[in-house]
Amino acid sequence: MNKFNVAVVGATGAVGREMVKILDERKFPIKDLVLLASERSAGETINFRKKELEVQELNTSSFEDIDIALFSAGSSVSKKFVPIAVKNGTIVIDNSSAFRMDSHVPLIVPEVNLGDLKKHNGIIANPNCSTIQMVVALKPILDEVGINRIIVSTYQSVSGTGKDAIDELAEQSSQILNNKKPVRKVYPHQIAFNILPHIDVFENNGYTKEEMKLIHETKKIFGNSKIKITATAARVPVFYGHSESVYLETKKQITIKKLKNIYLKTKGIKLVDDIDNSKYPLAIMSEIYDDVMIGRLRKDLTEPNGINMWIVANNLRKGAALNAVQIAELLI
Ligand code: NAP
Ligand code: 3JM
Repeated sequence: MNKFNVAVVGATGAVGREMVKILDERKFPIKDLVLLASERSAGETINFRKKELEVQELNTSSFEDIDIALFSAGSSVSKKFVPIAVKNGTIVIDNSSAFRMDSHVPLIVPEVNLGDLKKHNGIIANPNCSTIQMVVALKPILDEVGINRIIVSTYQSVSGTGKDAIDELAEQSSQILNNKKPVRKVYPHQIAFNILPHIDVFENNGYTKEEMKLIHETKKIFGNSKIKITATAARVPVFYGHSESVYLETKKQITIKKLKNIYLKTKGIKLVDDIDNSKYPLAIMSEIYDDVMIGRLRKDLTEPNGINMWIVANNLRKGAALNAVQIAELLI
């Protein structure tokens, strides 16, 4: 089997570290793995396949021998370095929002729109974490009965913001429990014991950029600009796992029983829906399962074509690193 030179850009971050782990777990055929980050962490080491690999500072010659680069160092790093990598012949899977809405860049969730992958010109974009889990959960419904409208509210964990936010929740929780004043650095307000209805920056229409990513990316992945979507994104004091409450209106009616049967047969989805035994998807379960978990499935009480559900997934794995590695596997 061919082996590839792979680079992880942002290897020391919350997503990057998960990428390195997943490349190992899934036995990706790697010749050399190059770990790249900023000058801040150059020289640090990360364990990969029983070897300590030294992190290198990202620069314009980082991609000279690289076949595939997985980027997760933020959108400004991607805007600057992805074109350099592509010019070099490297295929890039970009986790940032920098190129997601570019019409020449496929935005891929393998379970949903694998067919778009072949249109790539060197860059493949990985969607936002909240988009990925929602489209995986809704694709079987879209295929079976069509969807007219989606109303989604997210409950997103702090790991979605990165390593500094994980530290901030831990530190603030400890400060508050020890009667100290919580120190705030990453978020505009205290996150411990709180909920912030604010993720990424506000846009002129009153929505946040995170909410608009969910709206635009879902339409692009489903190849359907007509679906009506509205979103509210909130940050909750949870370390790992994003949860979503989704209300949707289908084109044709479908029974919950039929939908459950479809979900039971769908790869990548785990149905966790046994209310008599208090079983439903929990954020902490996403630390164990890679599947997108669905529960609390019920018919809406007011709208015959309305369905409500609760969706949970690991934002660092299926929401980012795992989806990116799955794309890389399909490419090779
Ligand atoms: P993080 O924990 O803060 O890590 C950021 C990483 O980027 C670190 O490795 C950091 O290196 C590196 N970095 C920052 N500035 C850099 C620069 N100028 N040059 C080279 N490397 C630089 O953040 P994260 O949660 O891993 O997220 C990273 C990015 O991935 C996000 O900004 C976002 O664009 C993307 N993301 C995507 C998804 C998704 O696809 N669904 C989900 C979450 C995040 P140092 O250690 O040197 O600082
Ligand atoms: C998730 O400006 C930035 O670099 C924001 C970074 C970021 C993004 C993004 O926009 O790329 C942090 C967390 C995302 C994302 O997945 O959209």
